[in-house]
Amino acid sequence: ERAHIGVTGLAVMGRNLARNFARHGHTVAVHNRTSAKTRALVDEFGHEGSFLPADTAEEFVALLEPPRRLVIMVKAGAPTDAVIDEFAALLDPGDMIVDGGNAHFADTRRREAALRERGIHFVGTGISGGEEGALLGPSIMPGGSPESYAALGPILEDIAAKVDGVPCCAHIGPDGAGHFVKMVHNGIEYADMQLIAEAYDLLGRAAGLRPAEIAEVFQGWNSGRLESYLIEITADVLAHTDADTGRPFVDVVQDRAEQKGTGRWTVQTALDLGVPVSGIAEAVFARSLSGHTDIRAAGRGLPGPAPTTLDGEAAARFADDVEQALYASKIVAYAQGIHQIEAGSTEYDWAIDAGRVAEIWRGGCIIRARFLNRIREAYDSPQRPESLLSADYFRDALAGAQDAWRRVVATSAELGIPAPGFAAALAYYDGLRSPRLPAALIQAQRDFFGAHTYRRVDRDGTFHTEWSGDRKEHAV
Ligand code: NBP
Repeated sequence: ERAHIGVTGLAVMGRNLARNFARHGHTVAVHNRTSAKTRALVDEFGHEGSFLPADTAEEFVALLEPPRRLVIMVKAGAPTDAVIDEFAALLDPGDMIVDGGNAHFADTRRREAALRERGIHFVGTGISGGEEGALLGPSIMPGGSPESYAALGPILEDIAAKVDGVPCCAHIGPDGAGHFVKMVHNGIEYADMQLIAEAYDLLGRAAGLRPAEIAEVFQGWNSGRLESYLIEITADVLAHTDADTGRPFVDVVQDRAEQKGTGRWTVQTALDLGVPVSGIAEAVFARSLSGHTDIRAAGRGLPGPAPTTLDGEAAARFADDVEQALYASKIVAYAQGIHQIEAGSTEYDWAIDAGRVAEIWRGGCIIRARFLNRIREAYDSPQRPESLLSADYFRDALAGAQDAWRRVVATSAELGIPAPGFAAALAYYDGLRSPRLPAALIQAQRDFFGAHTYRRVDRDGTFHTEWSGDRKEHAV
Protein backbone atom coordinates (compact mmCIF):
# COMPACT_ATOMS: atom_id res chain seq x y z
CA GLU A 1 0.00 0.00 0.00
CA ARG A 2 1.23 3.49 -0.82
CA ALA A 3 0.30 6.82 0.74
CA HIS A 4 -1.49 9.71 -1.01
CA ILE A 5 0.54 12.17 0.96
CA GLY A 6 3.26 12.22 3.58
CA VAL A 7 3.96 14.48 6.54
CA THR A 8 7.41 14.85 8.06
CA GLY A 9 7.79 16.84 11.27
CA LEU A 10 5.28 15.60 13.79
CA ALA A 11 5.25 18.32 16.44
CA VAL A 12 1.83 19.85 17.18
CA MET A 13 1.20 21.19 13.69
CA GLY A 14 2.45 18.26 11.63
CA ARG A 15 0.77 15.68 13.79
CA ASN A 16 -2.59 17.43 13.59
CA LEU A 17 -2.31 17.94 9.84
CA ALA A 18 -1.49 14.24 9.38
CA ARG A 19 -4.55 13.33 11.45
CA ASN A 20 -6.66 15.73 9.41
CA PHE A 21 -5.56 14.04 6.15
CA ALA A 22 -6.26 10.61 7.65
CA ARG A 23 -9.67 11.64 8.96
CA HIS A 24 -10.54 12.66 5.40
CA GLY A 25 -9.80 9.18 4.12
CA HIS A 26 -6.29 9.79 2.81
CA THR A 27 -3.57 7.28 3.50
CA VAL A 28 -0.80 9.30 5.15
CA ALA A 29 2.86 8.40 5.48
CA VAL A 30 4.27 9.88 8.68
CA HIS A 31 7.85 10.60 9.67
CA ASN A 32 9.75 12.56 12.26
CA ARG A 33 13.46 13.02 12.94
CA THR A 34 12.92 11.47 16.35
CA SER A 35 10.90 8.35 15.54
CA ALA A 36 9.37 8.09 19.00
CA LYS A 37 6.98 10.84 17.89
CA THR A 38 5.99 8.85 14.81
CA ARG A 39 5.19 5.78 16.95
CA ALA A 40 3.31 7.90 19.49
CA LEU A 41 1.13 9.35 16.73
CA VAL A 42 0.23 5.94 15.35
CA ASP A 43 -0.34 4.43 18.83
CA GLU A 44 -2.57 7.26 19.93
CA PHE A 45 -4.47 8.10 16.76
CA GLY A 46 -3.98 5.10 14.45
CA HIS A 47 -7.70 4.32 14.77
CA GLU A 48 -8.62 7.64 13.11
CA GLY A 49 -7.51 6.54 9.65
CA SER A 50 -4.77 4.99 7.61
CA PHE A 51 -1.23 5.93 8.72
CA LEU A 52 1.95 4.43 7.29
CA PRO A 53 4.83 5.14 9.70
CA ALA A 54 8.43 5.40 8.50
CA ASP A 55 11.58 5.50 10.62
CA THR A 56 13.94 6.74 7.95
CA ALA A 57 13.75 9.30 5.16
CA GLU A 58 14.30 6.53 2.58
CA GLU A 59 11.42 4.44 3.94
CA PHE A 60 9.21 7.51 4.04
CA VAL A 61 9.86 8.44 0.41
CA ALA A 62 9.32 4.83 -0.69
CA LEU A 63 5.87 4.87 0.92
CA LEU A 64 4.59 7.75 -1.22
CA GLU A 65 2.73 7.11 -4.47
CA PRO A 66 4.22 9.00 -7.42
CA PRO A 67 4.24 11.83 -8.11
CA ARG A 68 5.09 12.15 -4.44
CA ARG A 69 3.40 14.70 -2.21
CA LEU A 70 5.50 15.41 0.82
CA VAL A 71 4.56 17.96 3.49
CA ILE A 72 7.31 19.37 5.70
CA MET A 73 6.18 20.76 9.07
CA VAL A 74 9.39 21.51 10.91
CA LYS A 75 10.82 24.60 12.56
CA ALA A 76 11.27 27.44 10.07
CA GLY A 77 14.78 28.49 9.04
CA ALA A 78 17.81 26.20 9.09
CA PRO A 79 15.85 23.05 10.09
CA THR A 80 13.62 23.51 7.03
CA ASP A 81 16.64 23.82 4.74
CA ALA A 82 18.19 20.71 6.30
CA VAL A 83 15.02 18.68 5.80
CA ILE A 84 14.54 19.92 2.21
CA ASP A 85 18.12 18.94 1.36
CA GLU A 86 17.68 15.54 2.91
CA PHE A 87 14.51 14.73 0.98
CA ALA A 88 15.24 16.47 -2.31
CA ALA A 89 18.12 14.02 -2.80
CA LEU A 90 15.63 11.14 -2.61
CA LEU A 91 12.91 12.54 -4.88
CA ASP A 92 12.26 12.32 -8.62
CA PRO A 93 11.33 15.03 -11.10
CA GLY A 94 7.62 15.84 -10.82
CA ASP A 95 7.52 15.19 -7.08
CA MET A 96 6.22 17.92 -4.77
CA ILE A 97 7.56 19.27 -1.50
CA VAL A 98 5.07 21.33 0.48
CA ASP A 99 6.60 23.55 3.16
CA GLY A 100 3.76 24.26 5.57
CA GLY A 101 5.95 26.06 8.12
CA ASN A 102 6.13 29.79 8.63
CA ALA A 103 8.92 30.45 6.16
CA HIS A 104 9.91 33.91 5.01
CA PHE A 105 8.71 34.28 1.42
CA ALA A 106 12.23 35.21 0.28
CA ASP A 107 13.48 31.84 1.56
CA THR A 108 10.60 30.18 -0.25
CA ARG A 109 11.54 31.92 -3.50
CA ARG A 110 15.14 30.77 -3.10
CA ARG A 111 14.14 27.18 -2.32
CA GLU A 112 11.60 27.06 -5.12
CA ALA A 113 14.15 28.25 -7.68
CA ALA A 114 16.74 25.72 -6.51
CA LEU A 115 14.32 22.78 -6.59
CA ARG A 116 12.81 23.83 -9.91
CA GLU A 117 16.27 23.30 -11.43
CA ARG A 118 15.95 19.69 -10.37
CA GLY A 119 12.40 19.33 -11.65
CA ILE A 120 10.90 19.21 -8.16
CA HIS A 121 7.89 21.38 -7.33
CA PHE A 122 8.41 23.34 -4.16
CA VAL A 123 5.15 24.60 -2.74
CA GLY A 124 5.59 27.17 0.03
CA THR A 125 2.26 27.03 1.82
CA GLY A 126 0.89 29.34 4.48
CA ILE A 127 -1.21 27.48 7.01
CA SER A 128 -3.18 29.45 9.57
CA GLY A 129 -5.36 28.40 12.45
CA GLY A 130 -2.80 27.10 14.92
CA GLU A 131 -2.94 23.66 16.38
CA GLU A 132 -6.71 23.36 16.36
CA GLY A 133 -7.02 24.64 12.80
CA ALA A 134 -4.48 22.07 11.60
CA LEU A 135 -6.67 19.32 12.99
CA LEU A 136 -10.16 20.62 12.29
CA GLY A 137 -9.63 22.68 9.16
CA PRO A 138 -7.08 25.45 8.64
CA SER A 139 -6.97 28.21 6.09
CA ILE A 140 -4.40 27.14 3.51
CA MET A 141 -2.43 29.48 1.24
CA PRO A 142 -0.31 27.48 -1.22
CA GLY A 143 2.18 29.08 -3.59
CA GLY A 144 4.21 27.19 -6.19
CA SER A 145 3.50 26.15 -9.75
CA PRO A 146 -0.02 25.77 -11.17
CA GLU A 147 0.86 22.13 -12.06
CA SER A 148 1.62 21.38 -8.42
CA TYR A 149 -1.70 22.90 -7.41
CA ALA A 150 -3.52 20.67 -9.86
CA ALA A 151 -2.11 17.65 -8.02
CA LEU A 152 -2.24 19.04 -4.50
CA GLY A 153 -5.26 21.32 -4.55
CA PRO A 154 -7.97 18.67 -4.14
CA ILE A 155 -6.30 17.04 -1.15
CA LEU A 156 -5.54 20.39 0.53
CA GLU A 157 -9.06 21.63 -0.14
CA ASP A 158 -10.34 18.43 1.48
CA ILE A 159 -8.72 19.22 4.81
CA ALA A 160 -9.23 23.00 4.75
CA ALA A 161 -11.94 24.82 6.69
CA LYS A 162 -15.17 25.32 4.72
CA VAL A 163 -17.40 28.38 4.74
CA ASP A 164 -20.73 28.10 2.93
CA GLY A 165 -19.29 24.97 1.34
CA VAL A 166 -16.30 26.85 -0.10
CA PRO A 167 -12.89 25.49 1.00
CA CYS A 168 -10.57 28.01 2.64
CA CYS A 169 -7.75 27.04 0.31
CA ALA A 170 -6.79 28.45 -3.08
CA HIS A 171 -3.70 28.65 -5.23
CA ILE A 172 -2.30 32.06 -4.34
CA GLY A 173 0.33 32.38 -7.07
CA PRO A 174 3.80 31.16 -8.04
CA ASP A 175 6.86 30.56 -5.81
CA GLY A 176 6.68 32.62 -2.59
CA ALA A 177 3.16 34.04 -3.06
CA GLY A 178 1.56 31.74 -0.49
CA HIS A 179 4.05 32.53 2.25
CA PHE A 180 3.87 36.23 1.40
CA VAL A 181 0.10 36.23 1.84
CA LYS A 182 0.43 34.23 5.07
CA MET A 183 2.93 36.82 6.31
CA VAL A 184 0.53 39.69 5.60
CA HIS A 185 -2.26 37.66 7.23
CA ASN A 186 -0.15 37.57 10.38
CA GLY A 187 0.54 41.29 10.09
CA ILE A 188 -3.18 41.98 9.92
CA GLU A 189 -3.60 39.66 12.90
CA TYR A 190 -1.14 41.83 14.86
CA ALA A 191 -3.08 44.97 13.91
CA ASP A 192 -6.44 43.42 14.77
CA MET A 193 -5.18 42.25 18.16
CA GLN A 194 -3.72 45.67 18.94
CA LEU A 195 -6.99 47.43 18.04
CA ILE A 196 -8.96 45.05 20.22
CA ALA A 197 -6.48 45.62 23.05
CA GLU A 198 -6.88 49.39 22.69
CA ALA A 199 -10.67 49.03 22.79
CA TYR A 200 -10.35 47.00 26.00
CA ASP A 201 -7.97 49.56 27.51
CA LEU A 202 -10.26 52.49 26.70
CA LEU A 203 -13.33 50.70 28.02
CA GLY A 204 -11.46 49.97 31.23
CA ARG A 205 -9.58 53.20 31.83
CA ALA A 206 -11.86 55.75 30.18
CA ALA A 207 -15.28 54.17 30.72
CA GLY A 208 -14.39 52.53 34.05
CA LEU A 209 -15.63 49.05 33.11
CA ARG A 210 -14.28 45.94 34.82
CA PRO A 211 -12.98 43.03 32.68
CA ALA A 212 -16.15 40.99 33.19
CA GLU A 213 -18.21 43.96 32.00
CA ILE A 214 -15.92 44.50 29.03
CA ALA A 215 -16.36 40.80 28.22
CA GLU A 216 -20.10 41.44 27.93
CA VAL A 217 -19.52 44.39 25.65
CA PHE A 218 -17.33 42.21 23.41
CA GLN A 219 -19.93 39.45 23.42
CA GLY A 220 -22.47 41.97 22.20
CA TRP A 221 -20.13 43.16 19.47
CA ASN A 222 -19.57 39.58 18.41
CA SER A 223 -23.19 39.27 17.37
CA GLY A 224 -22.85 42.25 15.03
CA ARG A 225 -20.62 43.34 12.19
CA LEU A 226 -17.47 42.81 14.28
CA GLU A 227 -18.22 39.09 14.61
CA SER A 228 -14.89 37.31 14.43
CA TYR A 229 -12.72 34.72 16.09
CA LEU A 230 -10.52 37.33 17.79
CA ILE A 231 -13.49 39.23 19.28
CA GLU A 232 -14.99 35.95 20.46
CA ILE A 233 -11.84 34.74 22.24
CA THR A 234 -11.30 38.22 23.70
CA ALA A 235 -14.70 37.98 25.40
CA ASP A 236 -13.73 34.54 26.73
CA VAL A 237 -10.39 35.71 28.05
CA LEU A 238 -11.89 38.79 29.73
CA ALA A 239 -14.61 36.73 31.40
CA HIS A 240 -12.06 34.29 32.83
CA THR A 241 -11.21 34.45 36.55
CA ASP A 242 -7.80 33.46 37.87
CA ALA A 243 -8.19 30.36 40.05
CA ASP A 244 -5.34 31.29 42.41
CA THR A 245 -6.30 34.83 43.25
CA GLY A 246 -9.94 35.13 42.25
CA ARG A 247 -8.96 38.21 40.24
CA PRO A 248 -9.83 38.77 36.59
CA PHE A 249 -7.34 36.60 34.69
CA VAL A 250 -6.22 39.43 32.41
CA ASP A 251 -5.14 41.42 35.49
CA VAL A 252 -2.67 38.76 36.61
CA VAL A 253 -0.92 38.48 33.23
CA GLN A 254 2.26 40.57 32.86
CA ASP A 255 1.75 43.37 30.34
CA ARG A 256 4.65 42.52 28.02
CA ALA A 257 3.63 41.17 24.62
CA GLU A 258 6.02 38.88 22.80
CA GLN A 259 6.35 38.20 19.10
CA LYS A 260 7.75 35.48 16.93
CA GLY A 261 8.55 37.78 14.04
CA THR A 262 5.98 37.49 11.26
CA GLY A 263 4.56 40.93 12.12
CA ARG A 264 8.05 42.35 11.92
CA TRP A 265 8.59 40.66 8.53
CA THR A 266 5.37 42.22 7.27
CA VAL A 267 6.53 45.70 8.24
CA GLN A 268 10.07 45.18 6.94
CA THR A 269 8.69 43.98 3.61
CA ALA A 270 6.21 46.85 3.48
CA LEU A 271 9.07 49.31 3.98
CA ASP A 272 10.92 47.70 1.07
CA LEU A 273 7.83 47.86 -1.12
CA GLY A 274 6.99 51.40 0.00
CA VAL A 275 3.52 50.47 1.25
CA PRO A 276 2.10 52.39 4.23
CA VAL A 277 1.01 49.66 6.63
CA SER A 278 0.93 52.04 9.58
CA GLY A 279 -1.64 50.00 11.53
CA ILE A 280 0.50 46.87 11.41
CA ALA A 281 3.64 48.85 12.21
CA GLU A 282 2.00 50.47 15.24
CA ALA A 283 0.95 47.03 16.44
CA VAL A 284 4.51 45.71 16.17
CA PHE A 285 5.89 48.81 17.90
CA ALA A 286 3.25 48.66 20.66
CA ARG A 287 4.37 45.10 21.47
CA SER A 288 7.94 46.27 21.40
CA LEU A 289 7.23 49.21 23.72
CA SER A 290 5.45 46.93 26.16
CA GLY A 291 8.58 44.82 26.45
CA HIS A 292 10.92 47.71 27.32
CA THR A 293 10.42 47.54 31.06
CA ASP A 294 13.49 49.72 31.63
CA ILE A 295 12.30 52.78 29.74
CA ARG A 296 8.75 52.17 30.90
CA ALA A 297 9.94 52.31 34.50
CA ALA A 298 11.77 55.55 33.74
CA GLY A 299 8.69 56.96 32.02
CA ARG A 300 6.21 56.13 34.73
CA GLY A 301 6.65 59.50 36.48
CA LEU A 302 6.09 61.59 33.36
CA PRO A 303 3.22 64.06 33.75
CA GLY A 304 -0.15 63.39 32.17
CA PRO A 305 -3.74 64.49 32.62
CA ALA A 306 -5.42 63.75 35.94
CA PRO A 307 -7.14 60.35 35.68
CA THR A 308 -10.87 60.70 35.15
CA THR A 309 -13.51 58.21 34.14
CA LEU A 310 -16.67 58.94 32.25
CA ASP A 311 -19.91 58.64 34.18
CA GLY A 312 -22.66 56.09 33.50
CA GLU A 313 -24.46 57.45 30.47
CA ALA A 314 -21.34 58.93 28.89
CA ALA A 315 -19.57 55.62 29.44
CA ALA A 316 -22.32 53.73 27.58
CA ARG A 317 -22.18 56.20 24.69
CA PHE A 318 -18.42 55.91 24.67
CA ALA A 319 -18.63 52.11 24.40
CA ASP A 320 -20.72 52.55 21.24
CA ASP A 321 -18.15 54.99 19.90
CA VAL A 322 -15.37 52.50 20.57
CA GLU A 323 -17.24 49.87 18.55
CA GLN A 324 -17.30 52.27 15.61
CA ALA A 325 -13.65 53.20 16.04
CA LEU A 326 -12.71 49.55 16.19
CA TYR A 327 -14.66 48.68 13.07
CA ALA A 328 -13.29 51.63 11.10
CA SER A 329 -9.70 50.97 12.21
CA LYS A 330 -10.05 47.32 11.35
CA ILE A 331 -11.18 48.21 7.84
CA VAL A 332 -8.06 50.36 7.51
CA ALA A 333 -5.81 47.53 8.74
CA TYR A 334 -7.22 45.18 6.10
CA ALA A 335 -7.04 47.86 3.41
CA GLN A 336 -3.36 48.37 4.21
CA GLY A 337 -2.65 44.63 4.23
CA ILE A 338 -4.40 44.13 0.90
CA HIS A 339 -2.46 47.06 -0.53
CA GLN A 340 0.72 45.25 0.53
CA ILE A 341 -0.46 42.02 -1.09
CA GLU A 342 -1.19 43.85 -4.32
CA ALA A 343 2.18 45.60 -4.22
CA GLY A 344 3.97 42.28 -3.61
CA SER A 345 1.98 40.71 -6.40
CA THR A 346 3.08 43.44 -8.80
CA GLU A 347 6.70 43.34 -7.65
CA TYR A 348 7.03 39.58 -8.02
CA ASP A 349 4.54 39.05 -10.83
CA TRP A 350 2.24 36.81 -8.85
CA ALA A 351 -1.18 37.93 -10.16
CA ILE A 352 -2.77 37.45 -6.74
CA ASP A 353 -6.55 37.81 -6.59
CA ALA A 354 -7.26 39.82 -3.42
CA GLY A 355 -10.94 38.81 -3.42
CA ARG A 356 -9.98 35.16 -3.38
CA VAL A 357 -7.56 35.78 -0.52
CA ALA A 358 -10.36 37.41 1.52
CA GLU A 359 -12.55 34.42 0.70
CA ILE A 360 -10.09 31.83 2.04
CA TRP A 361 -9.53 33.89 5.20
CA ARG A 362 -13.22 33.56 6.09
CA GLY A 363 -12.66 30.30 7.95
CA GLY A 364 -9.93 28.33 9.68
CA CYS A 365 -7.55 31.19 10.32
CA ILE A 366 -7.02 33.51 13.27
CA ILE A 367 -8.36 36.60 11.46
CA ARG A 368 -11.54 34.89 10.28
CA ALA A 369 -14.34 37.42 10.43
CA ARG A 370 -17.77 38.07 9.09
CA PHE A 371 -16.72 41.23 7.27
CA LEU A 372 -14.34 39.30 4.98
CA ASN A 373 -17.42 38.55 2.89
CA ARG A 374 -17.64 42.28 2.26
CA ILE A 375 -14.01 42.43 1.17
CA ARG A 376 -14.51 39.56 -1.23
CA GLU A 377 -17.57 41.30 -2.68
CA ALA A 378 -15.64 44.53 -3.10
CA TYR A 379 -12.90 42.82 -5.10
CA ASP A 380 -15.30 40.65 -7.06
CA SER A 381 -17.28 43.65 -8.28
CA PRO A 382 -16.78 44.83 -11.86
CA GLN A 383 -15.21 48.09 -10.67
CA ARG A 384 -12.34 46.76 -8.60
CA PRO A 385 -11.59 49.40 -5.96
CA GLU A 386 -8.21 51.12 -6.03
CA SER A 387 -8.29 50.92 -2.23
CA LEU A 388 -10.64 48.88 -0.09
CA LEU A 389 -11.67 52.17 1.54
CA SER A 390 -13.14 53.44 -1.71
CA ALA A 391 -15.38 50.38 -2.24
CA ASP A 392 -19.04 51.36 -1.72
CA TYR A 393 -19.73 49.27 1.36
CA PHE A 394 -16.58 50.37 3.17
CA ARG A 395 -16.87 54.01 2.18
CA ASP A 396 -20.36 54.05 3.67
CA ALA A 397 -19.25 52.20 6.80
CA LEU A 398 -16.43 54.69 7.35
CA ALA A 399 -18.74 57.63 6.69
CA GLY A 400 -21.05 56.29 9.40
CA ALA A 401 -18.23 55.61 11.85
CA GLN A 402 -16.00 58.61 11.42
CA ASP A 403 -17.58 60.97 13.97
CA ALA A 404 -17.37 58.34 16.71
CA TRP A 405 -13.89 57.33 15.56
CA ARG A 406 -12.68 60.93 15.90
CA ARG A 407 -14.26 61.23 19.35
CA VAL A 408 -12.48 58.08 20.52
CA VAL A 409 -9.09 59.24 19.26
CA ALA A 410 -9.65 62.69 20.80
CA THR A 411 -10.78 61.21 24.12
CA SER A 412 -7.79 58.89 24.26
CA ALA A 413 -5.46 61.84 23.72
CA GLU A 414 -7.28 63.97 26.29
CA LEU A 415 -7.23 61.26 28.92
CA GLY A 416 -3.67 60.21 28.16
CA ILE A 417 -4.53 56.64 27.19
CA PRO A 418 -2.40 55.42 24.28
CA ALA A 419 -4.38 54.31 21.23
CA PRO A 420 -1.72 54.19 18.50
CA GLY A 421 -3.69 51.77 16.34
CA PHE A 422 -6.88 53.85 16.28
CA ALA A 423 -4.93 57.08 15.78
CA ALA A 424 -2.74 55.72 12.98
CA ALA A 425 -5.75 54.28 11.19
CA LEU A 426 -7.58 57.59 11.39
CA ALA A 427 -4.52 59.49 10.17
CA TYR A 428 -4.25 57.11 7.21
CA TYR A 429 -7.92 57.64 6.39
CA ASP A 430 -7.54 61.41 6.59
CA GLY A 431 -4.34 61.15 4.57
CA LEU A 432 -6.20 59.44 1.74
CA ARG A 433 -9.05 61.96 1.97
CA SER A 434 -6.87 65.04 1.86
CA PRO A 435 -6.92 66.78 -1.50
CA ARG A 436 -3.47 68.13 -0.72
CA LEU A 437 -0.82 66.80 1.63
CA PRO A 438 2.11 68.61 3.26
CA ALA A 439 4.35 66.39 1.14
CA ALA A 440 4.63 69.52 -1.04
CA LEU A 441 6.61 71.21 1.73
CA ILE A 442 8.75 68.13 2.28
CA GLN A 443 9.62 68.03 -1.39
CA ALA A 444 10.54 71.75 -1.26
CA GLN A 445 12.75 71.14 1.78
CA ARG A 446 14.45 68.26 -0.03
CA ASP A 447 15.15 70.51 -2.96
CA PHE A 448 16.51 73.19 -0.59
CA PHE A 449 19.10 71.10 1.19
CA GLY A 450 19.81 68.37 -1.30
CA ALA A 451 18.82 69.62 -4.77
CA HIS A 452 16.42 66.70 -4.97
CA THR A 453 14.16 68.61 -7.41
CA TYR A 454 10.38 68.93 -7.46
CA ARG A 455 7.45 68.86 -9.84
CA ARG A 456 5.02 71.76 -10.20
CA VAL A 457 1.24 71.67 -10.05
CA ASP A 458 0.91 73.86 -13.13
CA ARG A 459 3.56 72.61 -15.60
CA ASP A 460 5.17 69.34 -16.62
CA GLY A 461 8.81 68.71 -15.96
CA THR A 462 11.28 68.53 -13.08
CA PHE A 463 12.64 71.66 -11.44
CA HIS A 464 15.29 72.88 -9.04
CA THR A 465 15.53 76.24 -7.35
CA GLU A 466 18.96 77.79 -6.67
CA TRP A 467 18.23 78.19 -2.97
CA SER A 468 21.71 79.30 -1.98
CA GLY A 469 22.05 81.67 -4.93
CA ASP A 470 19.57 83.82 -6.79
CA ARG A 471 16.59 81.57 -5.95
CA LYS A 472 15.73 81.26 -9.63
CA GLU A 473 14.02 78.14 -10.84
CA HIS A 474 15.58 75.91 -13.50
CA ALA A 475 14.10 73.05 -15.41
CA VAL A 476 16.30 69.97 -15.01
P1 NBP B 1 8.19 23.35 15.75
O1 NBP B 1 8.32 24.62 15.00
O2 NBP B 1 8.36 23.37 17.21
O3 NBP B 1 9.23 22.29 15.12
C1 NBP B 1 9.40 21.02 15.70
C2 NBP B 1 9.59 19.99 14.63
O4 NBP B 1 10.76 20.30 13.85
C3 NBP B 1 9.82 18.61 15.22
O5 NBP B 1 9.19 17.69 14.39
C4 NBP B 1 11.33 18.50 15.15
O6 NBP B 1 11.78 17.17 15.14
C5 NBP B 1 11.59 19.13 13.83
N1 NBP B 1 12.99 19.48 13.57
C6 NBP B 1 13.76 20.45 14.12
BR1 NBP B 1 13.25 21.55 15.45
N2 NBP B 1 15.00 20.50 13.62
C7 NBP B 1 15.04 19.51 12.70
C8 NBP B 1 16.05 19.03 11.83
N3 NBP B 1 17.25 19.63 11.77
N4 NBP B 1 15.75 17.99 11.03
C9 NBP B 1 14.56 17.40 11.08
N5 NBP B 1 13.54 17.82 11.87
C10 NBP B 1 13.78 18.86 12.68
O7 NBP B 1 6.79 22.63 15.39
P2 NBP B 1 5.32 23.23 15.22
O8 NBP B 1 4.98 24.18 16.32
O9 NBP B 1 4.45 22.06 14.96
O10 NBP B 1 5.41 24.11 13.90
C11 NBP B 1 5.80 23.54 12.65
C12 NBP B 1 5.86 24.65 11.62
O11 NBP B 1 4.56 25.20 11.45
C13 NBP B 1 6.76 25.82 12.01
O12 NBP B 1 7.40 26.31 10.86
C14 NBP B 1 5.80 26.84 12.54
O13 NBP B 1 6.28 28.15 12.43
C15 NBP B 1 4.59 26.59 11.66
N6 NBP B 1 3.30 27.00 12.21
C16 NBP B 1 3.02 26.81 13.51
C17 NBP B 1 1.78 27.19 14.01
C18 NBP B 1 1.44 26.97 15.44
O14 NBP B 1 0.36 27.41 15.86
N7 NBP B 1 2.28 26.28 16.21
C19 NBP B 1 0.83 27.74 13.15
C20 NBP B 1 1.13 27.89 11.82
C21 NBP B 1 2.37 27.50 11.36
P3 NBP B 1 12.13 16.40 16.52
O15 NBP B 1 10.84 15.93 17.08
O16 NBP B 1 13.03 15.31 16.10
O17 NBP B 1 12.80 17.43 17.40
